[in-house]
Amino acid sequence: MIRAILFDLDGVLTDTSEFHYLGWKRLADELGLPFDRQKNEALRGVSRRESLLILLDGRPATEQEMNEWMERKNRYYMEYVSKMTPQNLLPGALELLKELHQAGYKVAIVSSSKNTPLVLERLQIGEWLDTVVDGNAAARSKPAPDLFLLAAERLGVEPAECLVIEDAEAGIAAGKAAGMRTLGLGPIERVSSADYHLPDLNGVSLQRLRELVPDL
Ligand code: G16
Ligand code: MG
Repeated sequence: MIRAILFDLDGVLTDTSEFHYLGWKRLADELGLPFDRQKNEALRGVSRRESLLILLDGRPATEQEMNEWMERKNRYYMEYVSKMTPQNLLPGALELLKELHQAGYKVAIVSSSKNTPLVLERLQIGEWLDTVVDGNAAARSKPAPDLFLLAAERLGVEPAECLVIEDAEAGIAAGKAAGMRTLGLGPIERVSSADYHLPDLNGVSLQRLRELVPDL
């Protein structure tokens, strides 16, 4: 029986994945590194440091340089986030959060992002959430299961009672490694190993989820 729904943030509830791309693109251009939307696919859902390592693609860098570059990308990213409003919630997201909350499900955000508190402040969805686990909460980020397991523990539910909703393969892998069921959103090639699949949350009601996921 599913008792908790664990939502990824970037790419599931809001469109910040585009802001991450633009931030990395700006840094890559400044450093003369090749980077485009296709390469960006590998950065979805993984941590800031892992993203930089993928971007560098073996190019040597000191710890100090890496820290400076991560901070610089994060400044660019925060410029976009500071302009966000609740209008940046993706279609269907708010309606589904409310419906799940009102139906008595536990609802959590589980994100790799260390900027999660800032993004949630802009989106103003705190009243519909039971807990938030972000990239500040555990040493190992997605695709490790740690963030999802911590969310289940905080909610007082078993992993098998959780449904993970994710837009990235790293997040689906993390949910599966945690022993949870997974719903992938977006192009199938991004979430091919998910148990269930939908294009996005637009028009997705609790009833629609129940048609898709047994025991919900
Ligand atoms: C998000 C994004 C990733 C980003 C990561 C870390 O994860 O999808 O692209 O690299 O957060 O973000 P930050 O630099 O803000 O700590 P999720 O799990 O919300 O999809
Ligand atoms: Mg995501």
